[in-house]
Amino acid sequence: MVEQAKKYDSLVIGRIIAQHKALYRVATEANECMAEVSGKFRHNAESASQFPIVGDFVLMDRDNDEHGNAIIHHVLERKSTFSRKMVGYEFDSQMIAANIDILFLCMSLNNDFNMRRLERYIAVAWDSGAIPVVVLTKSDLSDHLAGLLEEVQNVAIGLDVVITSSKEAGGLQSIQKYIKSGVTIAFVGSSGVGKSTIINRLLGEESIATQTLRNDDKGKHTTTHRELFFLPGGGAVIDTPGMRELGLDFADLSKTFTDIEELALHCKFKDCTHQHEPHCAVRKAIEDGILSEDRLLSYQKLQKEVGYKGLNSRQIEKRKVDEMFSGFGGIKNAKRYIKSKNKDW
Ligand SMILES: Nc1nc2c(ncn2[C@@H]2O[C@H](COP(=O)(O)OP(=O)(O)O)[C@@H](O)[C@H]2O)c(=O)[nH]1
Ligand SMILES: [Mg+2]
Ligand SMILES: [Zn+2]
Repeated sequence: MVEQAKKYDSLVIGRIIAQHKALYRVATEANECMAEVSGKFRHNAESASQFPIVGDFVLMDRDNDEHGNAIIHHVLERKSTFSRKMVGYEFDSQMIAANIDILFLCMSLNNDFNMRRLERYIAVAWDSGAIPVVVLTKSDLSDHLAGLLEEVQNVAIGLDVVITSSKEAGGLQSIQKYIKSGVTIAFVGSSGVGKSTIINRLLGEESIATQTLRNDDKGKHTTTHRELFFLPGGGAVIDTPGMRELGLDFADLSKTFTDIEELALHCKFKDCTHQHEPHCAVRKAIEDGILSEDRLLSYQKLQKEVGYKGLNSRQIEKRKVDEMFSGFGGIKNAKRYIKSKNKDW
């Protein structure tokens, strides 16, 4: 970050902690202020994804808004981005947050418990560049923890799975080890699973409104925007509003479904669809009770949704770039964009 910022000695570095339409709240070393992007920035931007989002490091002309909003001139290169597909737009994705180290995929152990949704979150999370951790919430409301945990572990291959309760003493111990200075953690998951409650507990204060409605995961949203909080002992967390629909945009299904992809290596036919083919290792695993039919269906559904079926990793990469820039001039602009991204700050 410092390297990137060096070229602009007169500018100050800040981090976007909240966004209100075109206005940003930015934390700087000593201050917090409102800021907006410069006219030049707006003019040069080639897509919505280049505008600052929560978690971004930016360079501004000053660190206060005493004489009007500070002006953002640059967004420093992101080390990770978490985005979701926008409903109704084929190729446009909505950036959720940037520069996240760890994604807490939150799911409650009571009403919200849903393996297929978890698979979806894991697939998107793997593609973000951040490390996903499954955080099971409200353990105090579940009386068959062991069974549920095992179910989750079967789906969350290679991921840490932790259990929390905000209602019990010591109920957040399992997540403490992830919280470190310099580490940013974003909380994602359906509305009502207890994300804001955990963050409040970590902050040691009631900074965010939580839901006071029935405990059925169906209360109204109270977190209406993303916001980054710096924790008293170091580290930062990002609260996000609930996402009922997480459209798949770029997802890494290989990492999410390694079990199925490994089994598929043993199918007789390379292009086996695991439906009616003879000597299908995947179907055999289902018959033997090693793999659930639901998980295979989920895998196939997500593959279809992402549209990567049958593509190798290079083709997928190309497709991502094409899709990303399809809205404004295709591959030519993509190359220009990539060049400008590699610019030595
Ligand atoms: N029993 C129980 N209730 C919880 C727990 N965590 C949160 N809640 C309740 O669940 C509701 C939703 O919590 P909230 O933090 O607003 O969820 P968010 O939408 O994910 O931010 C509130 O009524 C909380 O009091 C928990 O660990 N156990
Ligand atoms: Mg909330
Ligand atoms: Zn097969």
